[in-house]
Amino acid sequence: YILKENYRSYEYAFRLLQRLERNAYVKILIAEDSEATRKYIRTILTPQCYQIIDVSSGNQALEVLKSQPDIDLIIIDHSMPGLTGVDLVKILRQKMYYNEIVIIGLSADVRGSLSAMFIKHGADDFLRKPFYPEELTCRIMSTLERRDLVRALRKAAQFDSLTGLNNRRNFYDEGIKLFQEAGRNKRQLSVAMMDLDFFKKINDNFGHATGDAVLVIFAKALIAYFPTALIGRLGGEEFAMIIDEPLEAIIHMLENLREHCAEVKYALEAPPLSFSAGVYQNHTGSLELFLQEADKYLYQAKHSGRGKTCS
Ligand code: GH3
Ligand code: MG
Ligand code: MG
Ligand code: MG
Ligand code: MG
Repeated sequence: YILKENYRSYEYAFRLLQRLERNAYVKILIAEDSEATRKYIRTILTPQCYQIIDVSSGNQALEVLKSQPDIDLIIIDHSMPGLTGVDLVKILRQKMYYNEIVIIGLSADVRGSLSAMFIKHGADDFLRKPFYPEELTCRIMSTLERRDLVRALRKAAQFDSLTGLNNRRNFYDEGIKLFQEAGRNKRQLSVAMMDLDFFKKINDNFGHATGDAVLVIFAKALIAYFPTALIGRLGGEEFAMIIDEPLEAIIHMLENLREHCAEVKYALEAPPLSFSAGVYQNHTGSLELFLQEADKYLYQAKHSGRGKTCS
């Protein structure tokens, strides 16, 4: 294939190989009732190394998506027996879990309104039949690139880049949902806030990089000890979690975590890593209130000797 492309340089060939390697992980579903068109698309995409599945109706497409939710992109013809292409787009975009699938509409219809319908209901792009092979591959590449960019931006906006924990914003967004759900189901939640003790000294004595490493170690330990909690880094060396467990169990696990932290060797001749925590549990109240109350207990822990939990 590369030879056929008449490559201009090794660099070009190398980039092409890289692209083909990436493509090999991309799953494309074709929903198109015309066998000739399905074959035509396969002929274009197979040398590009994409994984291809094709079906001849919208309902079959939905079946395939149910069993293979990791499909990246779907090419949808409009006129098909049963569901039309636009119907299928509507169904896909109504279901949250298909939000990230890339959709390219397809039709031989000469009315411009059809491409508008596709896009209005959530397709990412549209192609009118007949099309040149390059038109298809360019649109596939550009829509996938856009999806990857949106994914990366979303991740950067939601998660703390150092620890991978929810950042403050996402912790609040997800936390509010947990509180609403708990209110409906009459479940009693707890909020715990943890702050590392004398963390500034770790930075001062062992360097900022060691401080960073300690934050990562602590975040990982939190996840390991509280696998069911929503955990966030609120800022600096301050962490919070929302958890649906009995208060005694939470306090007990925080003690286990404390023992674990004390054993962590993060630097030569480093003092034991310690943290203070405040926990608040109640059957009513907003996330905001829970955080305020947990913070009061944290303050109490700090000012009564550190290395302890108040609740
Ligand atoms: P206390 O026991 O009262 O909590 O004392 P502390 O030293 O832990 O608290 P303080 O608020 O005085 O200092 C927190 C320090 O955390 C100051 C800041 O430079 C450092 N810090 C905040 N974010 C980061 C980070 O991402 N990486 C590193 N290495 N340090 C950070
Ligand atoms: Mg058709
Ligand atoms: Mg601190
Ligand atoms: Mg502070
Ligand atoms: Mg602090």
